Amino acid sequence: MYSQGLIGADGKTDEDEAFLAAFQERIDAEQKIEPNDPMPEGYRKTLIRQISQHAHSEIIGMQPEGNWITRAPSLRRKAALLAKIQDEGGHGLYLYSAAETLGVSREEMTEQLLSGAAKYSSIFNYPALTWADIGAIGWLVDGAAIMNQIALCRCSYGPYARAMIRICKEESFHQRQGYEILITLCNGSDEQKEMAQDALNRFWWPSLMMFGPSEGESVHSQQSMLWKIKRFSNDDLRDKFINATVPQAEFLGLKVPDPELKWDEKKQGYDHGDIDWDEFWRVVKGDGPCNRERMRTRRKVEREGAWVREAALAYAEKRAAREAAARVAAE
Ligand code: BYC
Repeated sequence: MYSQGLIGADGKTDEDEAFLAAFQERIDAEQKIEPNDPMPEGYRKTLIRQISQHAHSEIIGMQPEGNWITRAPSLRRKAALLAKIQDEGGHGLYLYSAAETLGVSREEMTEQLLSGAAKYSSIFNYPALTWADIGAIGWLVDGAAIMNQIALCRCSYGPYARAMIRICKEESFHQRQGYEILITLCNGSDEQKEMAQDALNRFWWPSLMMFGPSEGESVHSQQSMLWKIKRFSNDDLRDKFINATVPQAEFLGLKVPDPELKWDEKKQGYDHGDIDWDEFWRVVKGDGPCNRERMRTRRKVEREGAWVREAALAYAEKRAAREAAARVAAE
């Protein structure tokens, strides 16, 4: 990507420096970067890492909810849950397509997921034990996802930003369906309300962890913010999420499981207790409650779906050959 010129102490040539400065100017002027535009290798790699991990999260994220399709309490709930999970599969596909515009293939990304080289969101390594967990996933997990993703609609890379606009619209339907499940449970019997409280107790802290490590530990944030891939720090988005979500918990009559949570009048936001970062890193590194099960299921699905991919490819090749022959015959 860089051209040759005088090499400085940092290993970059004058022309490299000029290229990086011109690229940064485009970013600062809020111009969208498109697939065929020249871009620094680090920018391309950061996007491939983030977009592919985002896609993997959507695909793995179908599993905890998928386990509840056959146990949804009514036909209406089942139809809404099915539609939500199907949307998540769709989000994974838009995101894989956005990453492919950066020169990585779908097969490579899948391989990275299956080998454990690529991450997916920590949250999906927690089990969905009760029906209230399906409500909590919609309310908290999709709520956290929206808070993070609204900012990504303004990402400097065009295909990612555009994919996020549609994804965010669908995520807000998901968040509503989750919250509505919890409204129903919280207005139901004592046992149902207890079930909702238990789901909040188990999903609150893992949802806060979704935003990623705090300032000093977030290795990519500074550069990603300079390149306007990320618009806010992990901590800022986490705070915004807490401020938006605590009143929603109060409306449900549920208690957020953080004894240190308190409103700070001066900053017009909540202070919260410490996040258990040891737990976060344990889960990210593969030792959460469901990591092994999630990967086992994903590998099985990949194996069992191989014949479908082969058949689709064979059909596409045959059709392309037939169309090419018809074009030749018509000439
Ligand atoms: N889980 O330097 P940092 C959904 C990793 S799906 C696992 O701050 P960055 C939904 C991070 O990757 C929601 N790993 O990184 C689907 C990095 O490791 P690598 C998914 C995490 O990228 C179904 C290291 O920690 N959303 O909505 O600047 C049902 C250092 O972190 C996590 C997205 O993916 C984590 N929570 O910031 C319902 C949004 N956090 O890569 C809902 C797009 C951090 O160097 N992604 N790590 O090996 C992002 O916005 C950013 O990638 C993050 C992290 C904020 C997540």
